[in-house]
Amino acid sequence: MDGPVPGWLADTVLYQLYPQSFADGNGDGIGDLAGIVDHLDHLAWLGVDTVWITPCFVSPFRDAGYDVADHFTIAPRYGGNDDLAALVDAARGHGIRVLLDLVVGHTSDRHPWFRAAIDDPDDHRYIWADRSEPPPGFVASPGTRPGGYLPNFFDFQPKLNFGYGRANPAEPWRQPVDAPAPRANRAAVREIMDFWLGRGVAGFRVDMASWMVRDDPEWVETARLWQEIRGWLDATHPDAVLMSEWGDPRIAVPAGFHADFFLHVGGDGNGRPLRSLWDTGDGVRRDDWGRLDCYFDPDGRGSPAAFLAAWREAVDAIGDAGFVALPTANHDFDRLCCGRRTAEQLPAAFCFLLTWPTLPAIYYGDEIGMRYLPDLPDVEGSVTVPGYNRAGSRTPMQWSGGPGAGFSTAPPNRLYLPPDPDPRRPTVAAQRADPGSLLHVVRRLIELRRHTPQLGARGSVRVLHAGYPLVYLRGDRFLVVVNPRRAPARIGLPRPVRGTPVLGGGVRLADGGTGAPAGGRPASSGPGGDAAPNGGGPGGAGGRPGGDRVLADGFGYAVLLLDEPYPPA
Ligand code: TEU
Ligand code: CA
Repeated sequence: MDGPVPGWLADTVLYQLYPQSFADGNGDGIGDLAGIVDHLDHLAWLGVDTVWITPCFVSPFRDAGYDVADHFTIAPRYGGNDDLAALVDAARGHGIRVLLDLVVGHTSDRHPWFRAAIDDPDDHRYIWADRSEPPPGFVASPGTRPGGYLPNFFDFQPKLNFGYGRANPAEPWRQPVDAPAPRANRAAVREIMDFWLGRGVAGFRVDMASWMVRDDPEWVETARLWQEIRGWLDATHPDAVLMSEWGDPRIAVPAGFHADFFLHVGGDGNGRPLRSLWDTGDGVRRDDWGRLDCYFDPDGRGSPAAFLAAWREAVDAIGDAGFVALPTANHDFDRLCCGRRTAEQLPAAFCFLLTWPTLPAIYYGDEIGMRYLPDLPDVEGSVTVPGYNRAGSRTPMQWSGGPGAGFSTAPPNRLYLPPDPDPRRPTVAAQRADPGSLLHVVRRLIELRRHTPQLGARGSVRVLHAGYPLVYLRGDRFLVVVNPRRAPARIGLPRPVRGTPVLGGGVRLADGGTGAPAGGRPASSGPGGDAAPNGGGPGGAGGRPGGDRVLADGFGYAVLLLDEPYPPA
């Protein structure tokens, strides 16, 4: 049904950037496209090769640009359409593809379509209840038209009409998906995509992709919609990709996407697969989340089991049709460095991210361990409900020291959001100069992944221990060990193995018989240091380090290349 997945996608390392906060080229305090161009060398040096830019189109910015008022024009604060073309070109020169954000479930209430619809009862681009009292969930009409419209997210984001999965005579606004207005909106989606693909972008991250058709049990009609668009895409732009904000890859990929993100929300568990890895509970909170101990928790109270089960279920449903994308964070959720999870834990987290068979997506700044900043003001709709402030993950990229953090030359009070005030905040400049920094660890991991197909999204994986530490085999020769807790951890293997660390710190193979200590001391060489080449036990005497025990210091992580293929299960 759907065409083949473009070959480049399997090997890619994604980087999400929030254009407001990445780099300010003209000194007005807000990031822009020219600023991104200026920093492509950083991205190329890091090794990422696909950049997703959150919406950069004309907008009143009441939801940070997710309220689009003109899908065909770059917002003046970011530059013009020519600047986007220049960015795409310059990025290509650095071996980097650019994905834009496709926000077509709704528009801004300032969009000309909506301005027309509020006075025209025959206009069905949006979903209107044309009755004096708008029904629950609808927003009162701001125009001469009676009744009200259905919002998609905030009230100022009227939902575009893609029809309903089920009719109901009492609710005449439930049009079938193939009524003229829903069909016109589908055509508009293709037109927007075609416009930007024609300007060289490599595809789209699709906002609220599961919310297109309303009252759509099992997403049957929503899937038909995306499959239709995917069919068109495959025929016209076979090298382009569609990645969904759905949060349930097991449904989203069969529905027509090349990849879907595990998110903090979505799916049966309401974001549980991702939150069971990362959610410390110290950043944004939602009432419907409940309590959860995440695996990447310094006190080691979590388990990777929920993630592993959901990932397995997703890849079984997807097969070769696409991928699960695994983000470090995003503009809606906490950064990796948040609350109790501190910088020393991040190398282990990145080791997992970059050696697990998913598409890794690095949220800008996470590569240096920028932290989620609590208690910021509500900027451009960053607060969705009280207690849920996304601004903490949207602060300026910390390029260097100084009041503007190298992000902008504007006076501090003109910056989009304040940079982290901590004098010890991480910066790109400082970490580039320090080969032991997180930034260098991330770079080495990306490089290793790039040169090692066994570690990529398509390679096989076999989990040998799903706890502390997490131990898994990629291909039959790469043993990955991740211990995200502060306390050391050890496991026994069914038989001794020998191997050489290719990357990491604080992990050893040792012989069980000697009872070589598991640790109790900090990771031997700190984040970014090399794994101890030898467990110190007799397993290494006279030959390669080895043994039937895996010993991991607190926060230890390593990728080991085994001398011999690991025996099949
Ligand atoms: O997000 C939709 C969404 O459901 C969430 O990620 C939401 O922001 C979070 O749960 C807070 O309650 C997408 C965009 O990623 C987000 O930034 C936009 O605000 C939203 O759509 C509307 O376009
Ligand atoms: Ca600017």
